[in-house]
Parts: sequence; structure tokens; C-alpha cells
Amino acid sequence: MSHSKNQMSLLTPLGEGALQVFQLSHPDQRVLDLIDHHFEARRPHPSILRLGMLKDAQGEILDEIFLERHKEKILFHLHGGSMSLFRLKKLLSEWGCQEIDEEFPQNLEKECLWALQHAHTQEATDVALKNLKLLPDVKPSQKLLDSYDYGRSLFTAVKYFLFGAPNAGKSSLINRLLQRERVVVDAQAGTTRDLIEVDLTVFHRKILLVDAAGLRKSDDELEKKGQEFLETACTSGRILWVVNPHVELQPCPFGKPVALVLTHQDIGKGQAPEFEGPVLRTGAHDQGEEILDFFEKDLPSPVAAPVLFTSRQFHKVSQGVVDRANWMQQDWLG
Ligand SMILES: Nc1nc2c(ncn2[C@@H]2O[C@H](COP(=O)(O)OP(=O)(O)OP(=O)(O)O)[C@@H](O)[C@H]2O)c(=O)[nH]1
Ligand SMILES: [Mg+2]
Repeated sequence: MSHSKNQMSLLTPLGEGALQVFQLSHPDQRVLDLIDHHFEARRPHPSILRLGMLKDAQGEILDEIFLERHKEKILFHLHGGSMSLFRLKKLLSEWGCQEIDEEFPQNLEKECLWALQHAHTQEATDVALKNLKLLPDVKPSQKLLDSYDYGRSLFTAVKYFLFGAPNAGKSSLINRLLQRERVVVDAQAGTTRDLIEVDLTVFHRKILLVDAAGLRKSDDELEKKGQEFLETACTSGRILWVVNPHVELQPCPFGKPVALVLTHQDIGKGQAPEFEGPVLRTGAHDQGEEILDFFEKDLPSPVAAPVLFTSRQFHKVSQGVVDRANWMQQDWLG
């Protein structure tokens, strides 16, 4: 198989660690010679991993790095921070190297490595490690396709939109779930205006809570625009319909909520609207335990690795499952 020469990419999340790893794949001899010329190793004898100074085109020190040399790739282990990375990329670009976007990797090996780097929980790390071993040899099947919901939820947080009338208690609930004052709460209706995304880890799984402006029937053009925007945005997640059962009730204007949340339970039960599905209760004196329990049940249930975790893999495997006649000829995860 032929590979594109001199492709460079960042393997670690930008600006998130003390070290960052930058890869140059399939360097040609000219670039290898240039690297040798600009890298001054502490110890002269060659080995796979060498500590030394990398110098720029003017001979100035760019960073003290570990240079890791393999047959088909070179890894630069730099200090964290954007400056040395920027200067290394500039240097390699001057030598004709092309940057490729690793944020959205397009083949299985890179996706698995990406997953390992972006796993923020033990569960995700375990699955990423097993996937790295098992996924390349797995055959397309319905079972594998069904694993996608779970796999995706490990690496892409599941979004929950909190919808409800102004003053229903959406923002207060978010603060109680987080156990800190993250979003503004006020007795005045219409406090939250924009979408606010808040990370929450529930039972080792990452979710995104989305606080939104209170929904009400309105002739105001700006409010209507806001609601149209929400109607589109909420299709990328699940909706919790938040209701204060002590005030006049309104139906959820759009979407199909996965649960009804009744707030203000500290001052009485109130009149719950009709709802087909789970009804959860919360008030000023609790920390949203019922909602947390619901998240645990609602998140995709764990399945054994290997699991699919990108839409590209899902698409490829669907093709393999549908087109069984010739899936063996397909490079279905490549
Ligand atoms: N007693 C009691 N008061 C609550 C509860 N939840 C919210 N409140 C109060 O209700 C008012 C509105 O709360 P918010 O959390 O700002 O309501 P919201 O739904 O975010 O409102 P908007 O942002 O305007 O749409 C505040 O004064 C809160 O202190 C609750 O469960 N019990
Ligand atoms: Mg609010």
C-alpha cells in the first residue's frame, strides 16, 4: 500500500498536558536528513528514543525534546504549550510537510488511538484499549451495530436539554445537580437567555446538561427566533421537561421529552400534568438524586468490547451488514 509522504499531526489534545506528541508519518530521506541536521542529541549513539535540542532554521533552540524514531514515523515529544508546537509545525511546513487533521481521524487505527487519548473515564479507557486490540479483526454484524449507542456515549457526552416555562426551576436544578452555583438563578422570569452547556459526570459517564431560556407562547419576534433555534438544537440530544406543578401548566411545545421533572417539591406535590414516561421529583432541599438515578438508567447500557464509537465506523459496518454478499471484499473499517 502506498502512503502519502511527510504528513504531520498532533496526537495529544491541544494545550491539555505537560507534554504533547507530534507525529510525522512516512518522512522521505530529505526530511530525515533535515531533522538530523536540526536535532542535537545529548548522546551521540543512535537509539529509538533520544533526548536532545531541536533547533529552528536560524539555529535557535526550539525546545528540548525526546525524538522517537520508527521505520515509518517520527514522534516529537515536546513540552506542553502552544509556542514550541507552533514553531515545530512552521519548521516542518517549510520542509514541505503537510498537516492532516487528527481531530476527525478517518481510519480505524487512528480512531482507536484518538479514543485512547480522549478517554476521560476508566470505563472509556478500558473499552478503548480492548477496541485497539479487537476491532481490527471483528466481522460486521447486527450486534456490532447495536454497540454504537454505548460506544459513542463513552467518547461523546450525551446531551440533556432542560426545557420548561420561565421560572420552572431549570437553572436551580442544574446548580443542585452540580452542587455549586454554576448558572444564574433569579425570581424574575426570563433569567436564562441563551443555551448554556454544563459538563456533569454521572456514574463515570460524561453528560452535557443544557440550560435554556424559558419557553412560553409569545408574539415577540426575538423570543420566537430563540425558540426556533432551540427546536433545531434539541434534536442533537434528549429533552427533560421541567415543570413547577404549583403554577399554570403548559405542554412541551416541541420535541418528545424522555422524562418529566417536577420541581418545587419542598413546598408540596402540586398538580402534575399528564405524561407518558418517567416522572421525577426534586425540590430545594435535595440534590436531584431522582434525576441522577434516571440518567444512569437512560444512558446506553454497557456492552462488551469491541464497540463502534464513530459515525464513520457505524456507516461502514451498516454497509457490511446490509450488503452481506460482498462485505468480505470490502475494506470495511479502513
Ligand atoms: N422553593 C423552591 N424554589 C425554587 C425551586 N426551583 C427554583 N426555585 C426558585 O424559583 C425561581 C426561578 O428559578 P430558576 O432556576 O431561575 O428558574 P428557570 O427555570 O431557570 O427560569 P428562567 O431562566 O427564567 O427560564 C428562583 O427564585 C428559585 O430560587 C424549588 O425546587 N423550590
Ligand atoms: Mg434559568
